[in-house]
Amino acid sequence: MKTIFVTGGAGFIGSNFIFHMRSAHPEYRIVCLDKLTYAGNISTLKDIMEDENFRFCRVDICNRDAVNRLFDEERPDIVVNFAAESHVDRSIEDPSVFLQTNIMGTGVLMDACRSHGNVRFHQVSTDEVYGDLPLDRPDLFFTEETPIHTSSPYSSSKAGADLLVLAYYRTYGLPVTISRCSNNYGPYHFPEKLIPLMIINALNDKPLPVYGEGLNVRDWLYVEDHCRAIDLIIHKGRLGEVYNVGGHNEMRNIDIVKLIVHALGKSEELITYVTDRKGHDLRYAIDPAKIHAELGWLPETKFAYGIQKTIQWYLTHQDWWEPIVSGDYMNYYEQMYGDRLGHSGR
Ligand code: NAD
Ligand code: TDX
Repeated sequence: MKTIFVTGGAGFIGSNFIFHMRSAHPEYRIVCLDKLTYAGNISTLKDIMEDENFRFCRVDICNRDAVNRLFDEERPDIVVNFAAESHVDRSIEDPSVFLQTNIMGTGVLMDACRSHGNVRFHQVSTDEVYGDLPLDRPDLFFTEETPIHTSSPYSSSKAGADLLVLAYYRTYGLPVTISRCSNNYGPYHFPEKLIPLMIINALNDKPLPVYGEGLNVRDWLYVEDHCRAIDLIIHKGRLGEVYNVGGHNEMRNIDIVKLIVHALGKSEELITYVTDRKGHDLRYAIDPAKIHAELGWLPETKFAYGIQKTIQWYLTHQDWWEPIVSGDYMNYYEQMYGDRLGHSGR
């Protein structure tokens, strides 16, 4: 049996990846390392918590001693690093924790990989490291050769981590890969991000804050398609390579918000235009030709279907997001697992 470390597995994409791995590769032992910041929600993992081939450890990836202890105990074969501060707006308010977790934390994990027999390491990065594309050049896309050119403290911290990962490959021969994906959507998406925020606010008849004129374009991918891409890369990807992941599904923010409003039978009067994000990237658009040609990856979920499925998920999982909106979820870990798990896992 192989052991995979999934960092940030109590967050949006990491938890979906754990569920994906559990069903696609039941032969793996999965160890989730998560600090449980405001964005981590242990209740997301409740159905897998008692599984004997799953272990949850509340660990900060910046804590070198705790990370090394866990490597000593579990001897992982693969590490997939989702752990990050991920919200652009928060990075504009206070960049420091982004530098700490996203860059330093990645370095700590890779050092542990090196000192434990050159463990295979995959870095989950983002298309935001390429900066943005103009709105009037629909012919332009991000390829893996597009220069790094970041706009926000968040994207800069992710780019810094990417460069460190490639440096560990070249300098130390650490077996690494990097994926750079476009915007994800789907279940367990934290409600500070556009799609879940708009769904939940609309359900509660609250204003829907659209930045600027809502004309910025994002390239949306259903989260399970991203998880399948990472699964392919960690098993078949070429070491030292970057793979872009995206489904050619560009949408303007305002069109997404209107779609959600109509799907929920609400009024467009809820839409409220607010001051734009500082340094707001105009357009992201991924060229996924490399991962398609090399690994045969293609997105499976069409946006028209995926967004309805996502809206339906939020309608039927109020028990997941209501404690987040009220803040109660922050106490859930201590209530449910405090005695059983402690702070370093079971
Ligand atoms: P998220 O904010 O939902 O989850 C992040 C998780 O990391 C949380 O569970 C949090 O508790 C954990 N975490 C944060 N700091 C930690 C630390 N110091 N130690 C251990 N755990 C820590 O993020 P997400 O949207 O699931 O994104 C996951 C990864 O994918 C990130 O690296 C992000 O940059 C990348 N990414 C996200 C998107 C997207 O659309 N959401 C797109 C491309 C890439
Ligand atoms: O209230 C809002 N109103 C609004 O107009 C919010 C939260 C967002 N927006 C706009 C800003 C963006 O143009 O919607 C777009 C999407 O915003 P976010 O959901 O914050 O995502 P984005 O900034 O595009 O970044 C996301 O995709 C790339 C993830 O948060 C990153 O972690 C990932 O790397």
